[in-house]
Amino acid sequence: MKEAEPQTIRLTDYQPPRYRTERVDLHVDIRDGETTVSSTLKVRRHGAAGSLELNGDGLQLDSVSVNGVPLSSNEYEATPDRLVIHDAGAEAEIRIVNRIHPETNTALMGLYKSKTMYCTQCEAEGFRRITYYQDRPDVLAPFTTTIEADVQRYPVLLANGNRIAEQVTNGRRTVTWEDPFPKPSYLFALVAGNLAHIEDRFVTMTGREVKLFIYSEPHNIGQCDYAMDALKRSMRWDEEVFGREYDLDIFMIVAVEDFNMGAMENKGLNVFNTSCVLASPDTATDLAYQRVEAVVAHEYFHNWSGNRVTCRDWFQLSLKEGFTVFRDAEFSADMNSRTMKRIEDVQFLRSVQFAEDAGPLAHPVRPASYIEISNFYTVTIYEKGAEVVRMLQTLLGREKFRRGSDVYFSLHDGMAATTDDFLAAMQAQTDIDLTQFQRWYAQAGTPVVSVEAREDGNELVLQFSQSCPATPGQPVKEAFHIPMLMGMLDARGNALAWNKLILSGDAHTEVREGDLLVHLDKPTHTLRIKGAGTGAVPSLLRGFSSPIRLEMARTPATLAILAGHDTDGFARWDALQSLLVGEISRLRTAPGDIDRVVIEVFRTLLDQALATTDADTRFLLAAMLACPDEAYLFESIAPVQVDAICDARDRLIGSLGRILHVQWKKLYQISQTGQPFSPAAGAMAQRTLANVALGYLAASGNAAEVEALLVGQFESADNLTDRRAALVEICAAESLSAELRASICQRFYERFKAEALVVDGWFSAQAASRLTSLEGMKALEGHPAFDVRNPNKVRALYSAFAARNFRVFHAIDGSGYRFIADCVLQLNEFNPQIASRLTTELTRFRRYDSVRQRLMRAELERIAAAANLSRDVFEVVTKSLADA
Ligand code: HT7
Ligand code: ZN
Repeated sequence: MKEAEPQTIRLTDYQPPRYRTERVDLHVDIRDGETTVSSTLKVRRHGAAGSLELNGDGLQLDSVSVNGVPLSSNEYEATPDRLVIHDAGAEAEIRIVNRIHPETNTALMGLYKSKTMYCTQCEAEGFRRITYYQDRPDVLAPFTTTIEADVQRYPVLLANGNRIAEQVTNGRRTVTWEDPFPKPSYLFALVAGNLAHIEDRFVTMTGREVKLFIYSEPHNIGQCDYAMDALKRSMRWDEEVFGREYDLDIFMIVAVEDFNMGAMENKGLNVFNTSCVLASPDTATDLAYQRVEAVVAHEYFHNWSGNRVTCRDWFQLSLKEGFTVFRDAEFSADMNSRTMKRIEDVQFLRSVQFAEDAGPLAHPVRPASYIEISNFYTVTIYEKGAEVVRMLQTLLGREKFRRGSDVYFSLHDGMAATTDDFLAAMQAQTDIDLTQFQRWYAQAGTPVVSVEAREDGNELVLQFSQSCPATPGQPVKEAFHIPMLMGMLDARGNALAWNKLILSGDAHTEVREGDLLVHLDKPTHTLRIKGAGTGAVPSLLRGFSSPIRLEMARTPATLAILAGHDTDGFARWDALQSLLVGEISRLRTAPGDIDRVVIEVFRTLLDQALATTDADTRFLLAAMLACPDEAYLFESIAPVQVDAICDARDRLIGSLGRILHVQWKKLYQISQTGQPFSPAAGAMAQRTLANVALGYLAASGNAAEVEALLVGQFESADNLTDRRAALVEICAAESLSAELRASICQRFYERFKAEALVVDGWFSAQAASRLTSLEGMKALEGHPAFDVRNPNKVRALYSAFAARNFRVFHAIDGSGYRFIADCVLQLNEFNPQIASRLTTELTRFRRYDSVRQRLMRAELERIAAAANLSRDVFEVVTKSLADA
């Protein structure tokens, strides 16, 4: 908790550590109510003489000795948050004994108790809550960890590395683990519990056998098989695509219920939120299956991009996170539908990261300063960071990019690196000068590329100009190097080949896998295209080749050509998005019918959906037929008039539902195969399409029809995807009686109350429904299954409400804002990270009308004025208000 004004940490202040740590030996003695940690550190000085400074956080020191001699009080200085040894000499063995209290650790950082088990979370600065240490990522050491605990209650004792010894004496089990790979303290982990497990094996590319384990509380172990399958596929994929082989003899995953984020890549011992491990047809939606697959892969891939090569300091966080998100996205694309994966990622980036980049907390992919590093696990570091890596792949081409990755891993193996090191490895593979490209790491904000097209005789002339809005601390931006991939269609939508067209102008261009790569690296560029014919249509930003906002005046008819005919699936979807955003924007103020062009595009797409059985095409059509969500509309239509945008969106869905009712019904029916559940892509695509149809039918049928449809699907579903889709529609269906909605909710709860994750989905379906009022939220908050100490429950109820129940959260009397601010203040007392994340929607106040702005600001000011504000919450609220 904050005492003095929190300090700002700056990249420019980076200094290497004075002491290296050559070995760490830990002994962790777990007893009820108190755990004793004994740590032996071998350190060696490699800078000028001076003190050895160790971080702590809330620790109780018992003793400290150097080379076997206890220190007297004038030889060191100790507080719960710091231990300074004034002179440890050129090399020393330091022994520290301290005590901690995991049972009362509600922040879920360091060693804490989740249900019946002990577990750790050390990234970014949790290790200092376990023992005094140089808790920074550029101090790497091999660790040996011995855990001691009651054999009956904690028979399973795990830590990083390979198990080297085990014994039981006087009812206490002691297990020793040795991790030979030097690692920073943030990758340390231990787990103690009465756990069940499944096991498997993997033979690596050089023939070594690796034992694989997944641990969970016994009642969840039946839901771990899909994660194990995903793990084996990830291991093989990383060998085949990136040439990366696993190194230890054992790889373990442990599923825990109370966890602040999705999962953690601790060396050899990944700790996972149960939401990212457990999957079974009855308890996980298709989205949950995909998330399990992606997160298992992500954490596994960190073994190289993060663990073997780690970050020099936390400003380099995107070095491991951006690269690893890129790697997991490529894996998911290879496992499922590449186009669909790209569409999902771009949807998320545009609605969440673009909002961050446009708000008061905008920061570069490599930030220059922070107060609390936990606040910087952001969509900018992760998702925009991944886009930056993707742009490098686009610029270099796949082959050279892979070579760059190999060079990066081999040059920096066992070391702590920077984003500059990564770029240097890539630069060594290409003649393209990447100097200007570095600005993607240093400048915040989403660049805008405006394109003007005109016909000049027999040439199509494209005028590109780029700009980037000011962000906090960065009023003026230099031009970015923007890779723009494009295609050309003739006036009827036929693809044109670039080698048949004649190009001129001042932009550097090259043809890549059939697309034109245009290097936009100056404020303006002109591209002249001869030979495309009158009315030719450029297809811009194919595959979303750079994370920019594209601005171009295009008629509905032009967008319809792209949506209907472009050979690039992403570009088809994107064109339709633009058409629908334009239409919703128009409907906000225009009474009357929806545009015929929109209806005809939908009619054609529905016909295509009815005719195809191909999984990729079905995924694409499902994505195209789904209306843009409110979060994206709020990002695209300025100023945000909450009710007008929501009304216009509802009107569009209702009209399309009514006008094309027969086709929606057919689509719904043919998607009901009667086949048993399968998580394979084909079956998922079919369910996705059916549930898109369900949404339109629910919005447009008469009351009896809607009831029969939704209750029918709710009752007959053999999987959670279909059952939950019905539940979501039921929760939001005004045509159903309140009694019916309540009774279905109750039945759902009764059936699944033993499954915590399904209950989370039940909370969020209700919290996100416009029919759930503030009173409804308070009733849910008082429900016996709600637990404010469990981050998954907080996200399911409060975050779902703030991020998706637009009409109630944004109620014009400010009651929704007050409710969330109260929750933030409550959470601030025991879990600052979760509290800080819950402020996100309030910090976006500048995009709303003046009344809402004032109300949201008032709540942020109320939070800012609270006593005992954590560093986490302090940073986000003060930065949001400062920029107003
Ligand atoms: N690298 C992991 C980060 C993480 C984390 C950070 C702060 C607080 C709790 C946390 N749990 C996990 C997750 C990842 O990106 O793989
Ligand atoms: Zn990660």
